[in-house]
Amino acid sequence: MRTQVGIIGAGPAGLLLSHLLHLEGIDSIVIESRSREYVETRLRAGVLEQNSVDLLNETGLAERLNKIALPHDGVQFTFDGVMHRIDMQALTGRRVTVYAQQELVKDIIAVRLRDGGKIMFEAQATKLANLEDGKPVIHITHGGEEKTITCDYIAGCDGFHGIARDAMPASIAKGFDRVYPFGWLGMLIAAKPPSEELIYSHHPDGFALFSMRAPTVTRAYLQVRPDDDVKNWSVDRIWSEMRKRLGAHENFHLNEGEITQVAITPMRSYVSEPMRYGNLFLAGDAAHIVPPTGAKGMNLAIADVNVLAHAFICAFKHNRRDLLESYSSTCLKRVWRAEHFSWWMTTMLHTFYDENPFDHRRQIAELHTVLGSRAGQTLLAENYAGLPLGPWRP
Ligand code: FAS
Ligand code: PHB
Repeated sequence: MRTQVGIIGAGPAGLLLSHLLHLEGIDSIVIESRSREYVETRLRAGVLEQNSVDLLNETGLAERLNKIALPHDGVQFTFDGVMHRIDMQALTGRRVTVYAQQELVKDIIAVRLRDGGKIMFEAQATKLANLEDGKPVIHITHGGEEKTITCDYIAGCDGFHGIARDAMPASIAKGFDRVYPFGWLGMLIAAKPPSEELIYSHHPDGFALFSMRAPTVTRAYLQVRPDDDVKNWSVDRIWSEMRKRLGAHENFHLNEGEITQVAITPMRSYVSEPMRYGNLFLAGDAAHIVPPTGAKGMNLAIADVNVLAHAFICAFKHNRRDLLESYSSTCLKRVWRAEHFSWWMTTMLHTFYDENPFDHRRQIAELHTVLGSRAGQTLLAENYAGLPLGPWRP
């Protein structure tokens, strides 16, 4: 097979890139090892930055989003039994939107297939070749057969556990890593969330997050020890911990309902530099991981392909190579800002099991500093709502 851009991975990064290239008449093939049904039902992120929604609207991908997504002007924080609201809209003129990642994936797949896009599901990329010069080749296993895709460029959008990052020579790729001493016990609850906006809770017994997927569906997370097991969490224990960590508030109540999809996610920060090697370009989780506290994962993937699409379009249509050359450094500026914000939110809001009492008091003081001042709230709001994106095409 032959195409202009071979894209590995049908997550938000790979699918959006394929769509943006299509809008400018550039051909691509998306290779995805899982089934369509799997990627369209996999529970992941849920918060879109303003700029992500703007890009989806600008490129014709927001029809269903505009009907069912939940825009939020504000976000809530509670610590020491007091609720604090940050009005992002008032402070920055920007907001966030709650829309499940799998719904976005479903939307982009539908539009790609409507437009004749090529997505090969249950096709595993096994090896990459010719990355330095000439036409790079993706070796895949599909339908029990070995096949190859020759292209001009490869976009490695295959997530943290994909093959693309490992195709970079060890002498070139450098990893920056931090693993956090806790994880998140995530779950879906068939009940109205305690607030119409997200609630981030700092509590001595551990962090909690009350998010949602619909006005009647809560998406909640509890901080747990990194080696904990779902089996240790009975329904009663989950309810008592959530009630305790939310605290008693006049306007916010925990509504009970059936709990489903309980899973523990480890927490880490990771960046691989550079994000390009020859004709291989990494985007999204293939190049960087953030702890979900800052809700940046999916948005960084979207921001990367916004830059990558611009670079490919200028290369194919205007024979410009400058944006290909600067792709990695351009993305890494935003990636490290998001890494810092996600680390900051994580260290400010979680309880470190080995902390000494000084750290606890300092955390409370930091929460007062940030949430108690307009400057602090604005800094958090600007980063949470997301920094503006550049153009995705010339
Ligand atoms: P993705 O991982 O979404 O997509 C990569 C795709 O490549 C996958 O479909 C995979 O099957 C495919 N692939 C891998 N290897 C392949 C191969 N060799 N051949 C072919 N295909 C291959 N972010 C938040 O903000 N909030 C959250 O609550 C949150 N929860 C998360 C929970 C989990 C378990 C994980 C892993 C991530 C979570 N994230 C969350 C972060 C998440 O949203 C990611 O940032 C986002 O999925 C990144 O998108 P992509 O880079 O497109 O990678
Ligand atoms: C979610 O809704 O899944 C979500 C929201 C905010 C986060 C992380 C996850 O910081």
